[in-house]
Amino acid sequence: MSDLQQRDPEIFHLISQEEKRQQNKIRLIASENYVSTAVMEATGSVLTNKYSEGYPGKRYYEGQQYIDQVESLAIQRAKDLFGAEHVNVQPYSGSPANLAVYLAFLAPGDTILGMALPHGGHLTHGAKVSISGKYFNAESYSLDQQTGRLNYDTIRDKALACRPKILIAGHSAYSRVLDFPRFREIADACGALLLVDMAHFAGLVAGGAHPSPIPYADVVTTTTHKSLRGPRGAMILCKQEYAAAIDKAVFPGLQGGPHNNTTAAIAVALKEASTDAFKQYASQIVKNAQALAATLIERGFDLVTGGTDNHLMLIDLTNKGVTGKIAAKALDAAGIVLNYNAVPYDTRKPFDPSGIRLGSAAVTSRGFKEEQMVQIGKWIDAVIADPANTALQADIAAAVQQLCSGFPAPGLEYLG
Ligand code: DSN
Repeated sequence: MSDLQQRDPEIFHLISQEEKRQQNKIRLIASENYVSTAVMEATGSVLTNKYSEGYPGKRYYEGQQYIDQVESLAIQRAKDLFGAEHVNVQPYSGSPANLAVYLAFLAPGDTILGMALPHGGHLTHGAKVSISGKYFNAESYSLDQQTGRLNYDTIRDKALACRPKILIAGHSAYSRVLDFPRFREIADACGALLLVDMAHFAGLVAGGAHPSPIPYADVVTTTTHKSLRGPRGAMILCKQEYAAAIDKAVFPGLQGGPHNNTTAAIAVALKEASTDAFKQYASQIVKNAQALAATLIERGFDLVTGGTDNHLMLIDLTNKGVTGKIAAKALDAAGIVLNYNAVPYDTRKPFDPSGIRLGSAAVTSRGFKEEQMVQIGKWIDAVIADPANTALQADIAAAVQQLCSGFPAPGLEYLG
């Protein structure tokens, strides 16, 4: 019996149940993944016991002999992997990372310009319900209504009209590659700093399956737990000239002590992401997303932008006569987990929108290839064609579990 099982059987039981859920279901939430056992070991290590406000070589507490080395290794690995001049590995997650960038360069009321939340942007890119939209004058750009794609001429016009101090590129639900040279040109034309939030596709950048924003952006933020396959954390990568402003904004501007166990796990994930195996992983993520997209398009699904270049796709279910929420709940009952999502120009409310979002990073980590993605597409089609059919959902859930048993998930191999 483990110590946790003895001391807190309720939490032990819930964690065990979650382990089984992650092993037995097909996880298509585009922002999720499976970390390796090594990343999990670092996350659950004694480093959680240590305070270390400050940065390597300049701390406010003693006893940093090993913590400084851990953080320095994480920073060096991130610099090497992404070719960045300066890296801060302390932000607790993506939202604080973006806020730290705003704190470094903006005063309250300054203008920022980012992708509108209902069009695939992130809350912290200026959504009115977020601090980024309350404390700053947040302007947004939208997707083209005909193509579902970014229209760079329109973004340029908007940027020249509102003259943001920061232009933000990046998304949570856009299935196409971003044109970083074009964003750079627009930022230069309006005198803005260019911030790229690569949280969703950082793993693809690391593995060479997506262009890198590093040569073009002044500052890049990323979470570490999505396609990058690390622990729940974040990093800020920037040009050397912004290093002091960024570091000061993270600490003491926004945060106290960094989570050293997370920093160590980020270092481990970055080492894993610098291997040839990770390059193959990144390229397989895109192949898998494209195989799933093709299967769904063949069956009449309306994919925003008509397909995908990355790990995710957004589907407008209006032509199927099913709402995103009904579809997501029916699919969950069938063992296929994803999230309902607004689509561009959605006429429905965000809590009950018209679409669903799917991603391939987690299933690719467990070894799924195109063949399994085609099968998943067929199951999704069957469930959405008859979302009230609970018998069908139960049959598919059993088949899903059977399929998953042949692909043990990283970190959960012992469950088989
Ligand atoms: N909530 C994340 C996502 O699902 O995309 C973004 O932070």
